[in-house]
Amino acid sequence: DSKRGSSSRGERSSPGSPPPRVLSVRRQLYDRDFPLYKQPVEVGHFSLDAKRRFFSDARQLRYYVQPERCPNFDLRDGYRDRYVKRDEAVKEGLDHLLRWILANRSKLRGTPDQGGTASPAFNRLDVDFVTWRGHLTKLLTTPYETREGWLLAVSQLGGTLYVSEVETEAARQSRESRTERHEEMMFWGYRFEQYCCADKPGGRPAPRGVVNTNEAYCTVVRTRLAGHRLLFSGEVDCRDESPLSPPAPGCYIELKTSAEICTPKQRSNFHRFKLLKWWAQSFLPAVPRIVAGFRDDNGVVVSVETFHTSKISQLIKSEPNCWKPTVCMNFCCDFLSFVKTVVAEDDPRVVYLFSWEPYRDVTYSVHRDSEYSFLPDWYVKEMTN
Ligand code: 0WD
Ligand code: CA
Repeated sequence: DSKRGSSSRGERSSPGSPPPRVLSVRRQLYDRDFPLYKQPVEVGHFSLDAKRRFFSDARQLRYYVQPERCPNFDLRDGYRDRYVKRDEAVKEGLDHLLRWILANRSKLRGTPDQGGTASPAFNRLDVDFVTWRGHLTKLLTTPYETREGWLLAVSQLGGTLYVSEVETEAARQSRESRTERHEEMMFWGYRFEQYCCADKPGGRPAPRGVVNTNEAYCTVVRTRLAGHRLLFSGEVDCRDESPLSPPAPGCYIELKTSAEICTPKQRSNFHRFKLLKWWAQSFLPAVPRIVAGFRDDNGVVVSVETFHTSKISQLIKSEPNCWKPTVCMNFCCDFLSFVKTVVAEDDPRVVYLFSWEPYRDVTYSVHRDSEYSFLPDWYVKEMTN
């Protein structure tokens, strides 16, 4: 039954029984024991330079320089004259990650304890899913999301399921109608990074430099969520350079900005909504620390606080009706099982488009040779010869 992928996929429905058509997002269904989530291991990294060119190395990795507790950083500085913004209309799909996979295929062959099949062909990856970390973050937060839906395209190639986001119509409209204020506030996060990072170990930040959002350093990690072997990549802001810091991903630091908290209502919203997103994003690749710059309405950082990813779920427990990590992880796990039961064809020209809107079930549709196909010919060719 090789066409249907490896037999280790217990979730696969037999040809006789039709797969379920929808997946519920109701929180109660996912409030059970925390699923197995293996310690994520960094298997590689890559960089995108100022022109968005791919390099299979760490040239864009930056080094954390701890700011003062009340640094008074001006995040507005440089928005007009020292900002090069990535073209968001260019949809890159999984391309950079696929490039990394081709350059590092030898690292992705099966070992027995990773649940690899007995004798994988050379060009089969011993993972079930390949995706961006950001797509998994969206899945983790789905049971609590009330505003934005998502579209995830899935294609199967050589037994591996590739998951790539498709911009929703609503997301495209809000992207194209952002206010000038919103555009500027998007810059603030990158400007904060510039105040806290040096390009070289032992270096100093260059707050007079240019912010270029084409530049990125991404880690590639592998892990397992219950029966799902995952390979994903996520952008990493910087690392702790001290010799005492653990190896990657334990040395990585996520940088964030957020509005300063002045009222109990603001604190509650921060716990219920923002910390959920921050936790989900950093928990997935096991990034242990999040350094937050709290800024006022004029974009001045008035305080800096470190959050330990592993302590966030404790921090929010006093909040009534708050989110639960176990609901997030179990939903993600069940969604991946759902994908495995739905995806039947091993053909990069076939896309299973999973769709979700707040207060609805997850549904899907199937598209052959459509605008949704996303695995590039150069990748398919290399993986199938
Ligand atoms: O084209 C697309 N639809 C996407 C491309 C969607 C999501 C990601 N990407 C690519 C980009 O190449 C980017 O370099 O993935 C990379 C980042 O992937 P990720 O780590 O999986 O994404 P996520 O966790 O959502 O975001 C991490 C950081 C963000 O930092 P904050 O602190 O704001 O969460 O990556 C940046 C952003 O700085 N980022 C992006 N950079 C370029 N293009 C994008 C994007 N679309 N989304 C987030
Ligand atoms: Ca960040």
